[in-house]
Amino acid sequence: MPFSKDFLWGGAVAAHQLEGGWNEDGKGVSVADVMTVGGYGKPRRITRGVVAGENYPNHEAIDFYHRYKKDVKMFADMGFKAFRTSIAWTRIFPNGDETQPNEAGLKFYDDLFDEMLKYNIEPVITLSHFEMPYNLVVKYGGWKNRKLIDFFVRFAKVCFKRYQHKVKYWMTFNEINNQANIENDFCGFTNSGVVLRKEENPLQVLYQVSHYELVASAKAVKIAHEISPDMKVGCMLAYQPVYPLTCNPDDIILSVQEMHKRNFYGDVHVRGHYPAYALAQWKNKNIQLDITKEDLVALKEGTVDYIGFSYYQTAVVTTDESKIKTDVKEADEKVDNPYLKRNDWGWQIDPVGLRYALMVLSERYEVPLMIVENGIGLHETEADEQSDGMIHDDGRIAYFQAHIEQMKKAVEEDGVDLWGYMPWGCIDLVSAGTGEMEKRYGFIYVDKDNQGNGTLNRKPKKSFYWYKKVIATNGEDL
Ligand code: P53
Repeated sequence: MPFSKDFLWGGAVAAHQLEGGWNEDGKGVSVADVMTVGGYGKPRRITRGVVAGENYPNHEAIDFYHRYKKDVKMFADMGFKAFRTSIAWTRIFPNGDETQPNEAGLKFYDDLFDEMLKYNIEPVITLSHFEMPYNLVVKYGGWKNRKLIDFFVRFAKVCFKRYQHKVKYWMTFNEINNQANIENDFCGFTNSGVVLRKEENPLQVLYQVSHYELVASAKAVKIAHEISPDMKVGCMLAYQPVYPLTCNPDDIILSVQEMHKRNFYGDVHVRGHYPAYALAQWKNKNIQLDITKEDLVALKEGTVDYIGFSYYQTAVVTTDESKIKTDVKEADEKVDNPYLKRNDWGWQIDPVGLRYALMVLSERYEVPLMIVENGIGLHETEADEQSDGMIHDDGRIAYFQAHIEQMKKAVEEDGVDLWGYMPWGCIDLVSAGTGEMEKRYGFIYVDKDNQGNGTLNRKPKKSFYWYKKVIATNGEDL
């Protein structure tokens, strides 16, 4: 049996993608609240504040804020041992720069965690998952401003203190490395509230905001350990391995350089100092950063306890220009892997890549790992229901079977220390990238479409019963 009896089988979501209640009980406006609905190839727009008449899918999302008790019960029915969600920063500090937290917001998460613990579901909590207070963007320029470190640390400290007896597993910033994709405005905005001015150098801004976040994260880790040594604090990386298309040595070097962009964050979070390739790049590109001696000490003192990561797909790079698609915007869609297929949103499906990710992360860092997102977005409607009243999402089941198979190999044959597996969007929710409801990941169907119509009723899909069996047999029966 590859998995220990306390392996954390569960599911994952993020506050802004399912809660709704965007302006209830004192909640402030977050960056997610000013993003419109988009679609595949149609970016979400970022508006100046909340504008009347726009469709903001996160405002209501799937109304988890009012329905969480029934939803948590369904997770318990599936046998979840863990549930990953995030705390909306704006429920606790509506504007981000207050000195006192909002009690109504704190109370909501107390109730939610109690509900989970009632069923022995372990909360796995991200502090900032694409949802910083919009006020911090308008007033301070987001993470371009050093003041954000103190605002975040205050928020983190309040959460650690308040929930120390309920939450053992924490992560600081969701997919902190997503913003390395500087070609896409969405990434800088959702990660760090960055709106680039024309005269700004995108790389300079990227590394400055990343530095402030890495320092803030390290300070939070240290504080958590002081409050309670039982709390484990991890980082959270979007881990998308980049393969060389061929064994041409130039392709190999290019793939390693591409991986630097992704590894940069984990390297600092885990090792507590900047890697040599980053220092060289800053020097060569004349990037000057505000980094103090105290910051460097903080980075050293606040290394993470584990790595949480998302895994969806792999990408390919090559120096052979004839193989690079020029009409495609997304970097990870420019070169096709001839061995793999893509889903309707162009995401390349690669189960073996999950084993590869586990091997590489485990060898590079030698810390425990937790898969806190994995899954496939599919188009499904109630019209797909079979006579048994269920959507037969066989494509999703096949995706998970193949991925869990590889995860087993990584644990059994490669000796990877893996704490848990939490598939993304265990209940249908709003897509982060496109804002669609119809990019569905769930074991549970939610009746709502991209325009916001629907009853919001919940219904198990076929995969619900399949995953329940997987958990009940601790991954033996796939
Ligand atoms: P969606 C890519 C693009 C945007 C967000 O994504 C992403 C990724 C994957 O690396 O991040 C995570 O909803 C994220 C979740 C998100 C999930 O992937 O665009 O942590 O918030 O929903 C899936 O299909």
